Amino acid sequence: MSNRLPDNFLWGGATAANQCEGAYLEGGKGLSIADVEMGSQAGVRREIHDEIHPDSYYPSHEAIDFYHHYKEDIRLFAEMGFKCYRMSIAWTRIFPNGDDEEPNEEGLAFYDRVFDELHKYGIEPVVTLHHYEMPLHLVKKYGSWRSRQLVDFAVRYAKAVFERYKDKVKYWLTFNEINALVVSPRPWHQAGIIYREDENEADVKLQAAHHQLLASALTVKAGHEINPDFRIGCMLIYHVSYPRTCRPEDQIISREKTLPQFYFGDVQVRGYYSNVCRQYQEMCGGHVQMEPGDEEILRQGTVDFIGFSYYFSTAESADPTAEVVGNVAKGGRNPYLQITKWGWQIDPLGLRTALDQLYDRYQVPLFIVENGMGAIDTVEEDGSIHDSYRIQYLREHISAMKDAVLIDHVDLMGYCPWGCIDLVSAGTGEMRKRYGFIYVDKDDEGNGTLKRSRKDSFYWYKKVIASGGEDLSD
Ligand code: BGP
Repeated sequence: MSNRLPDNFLWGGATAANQCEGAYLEGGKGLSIADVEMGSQAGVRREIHDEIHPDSYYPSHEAIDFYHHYKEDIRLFAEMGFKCYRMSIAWTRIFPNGDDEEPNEEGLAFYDRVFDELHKYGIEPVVTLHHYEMPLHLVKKYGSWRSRQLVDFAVRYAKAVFERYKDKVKYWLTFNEINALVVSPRPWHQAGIIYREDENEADVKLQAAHHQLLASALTVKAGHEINPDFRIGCMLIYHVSYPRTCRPEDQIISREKTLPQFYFGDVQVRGYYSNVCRQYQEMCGGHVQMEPGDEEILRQGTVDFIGFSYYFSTAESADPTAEVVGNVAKGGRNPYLQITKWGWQIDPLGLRTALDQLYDRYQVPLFIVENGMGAIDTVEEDGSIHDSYRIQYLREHISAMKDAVLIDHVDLMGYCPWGCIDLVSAGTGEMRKRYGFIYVDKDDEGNGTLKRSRKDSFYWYKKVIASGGEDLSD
């Protein structure tokens, strides 16, 4: 049996605009929800402001300044042999307020330059439309995704970029980690929502989710009309949840933990609210207000593939147990697994299980668009960075991924480890929580030269890609 993944497998890496671009007010860009979020220490909630406080530090404002370094960064991706690069478009570069009538030409032109640069090296862009970024104006004026008007604004944005880039981008993702909206107690990143005391949280989250699901379906439909060759996917946080023991109650609990992800997967892939969705709505105690025609919209806008992030698994028990907490999801501690410095459980085989579960259930192609481990890197005196822990993490996950493809026959389009170049952490706003193959000289207070350098993992991943995943050795 071949130990190599197919030649058309999309090896690459992933980033998001608000975590890497910087230039937060350049080129006509409007303020986004990420631009009013401060940095913080691990485990502490990031403070969110209504507007910019001049004396506070906001990590997104400069981030790693990809806006001005994109040529250099893409050259490094090409050197590693990337076949694709997952990035996001900042909605606020295209429609600075979100409800503008016409798109901002300077913003559109910026992404033209980025896509042209990628194509120069034969790198396929994989573009997320909504990655933890939206116009702050839409939050202030309309209450964010609570309002159905957001659907129209989001579809206008999608159509503008689809028309503009129809010959430059083939692979699209609608909402990053759409299920974060219902899992997170404060879905600011995902949806610009902080629950108010006077509202029923469950109603708000399910209605906001319905609006995003409608926007996603209308986006998929519009995309296919603009270019039938587009491949448009959803994007879920996929979190594997094991029963902690063979006690039957643990199985029931562990299934319940999976409902939020299938809530979205079922609508976006199958095109309707399934039994799982009804069960989840009842568990939350919330209600979805549907309008005539909504069911038809959902049916017509099913996705071509499932993109997902995989970081960790949890072990669920009917008895109270110790918890592990990620940036969005949390769950029970598994005694068989190690955790990262940020407390995320490391489970390579869980990635194989995630692939199996998703493919067995949906039978559509899958795309791993995020995976990785945040770690602190040390720069040696000679400038080298020996990140053997990152190599080990990725080696084990790639090996599990290969087993899912080569043994379990999962249809997998590609693999994009998260933060292929160091960037700002979504959860904490830190820089020291690094994922990259490429080091960026910048610290948590915003100091540093922004100089890029290659870590050991850079050379390792280059070899992995060149061998089609066959050579995972040091
Ligand atoms: C996912 C997000 C990413 C990314 C990643 C790592 O949930 O889609 O934007 O940041 O997690 O998380 P963190 O940055 O909190 O370490």
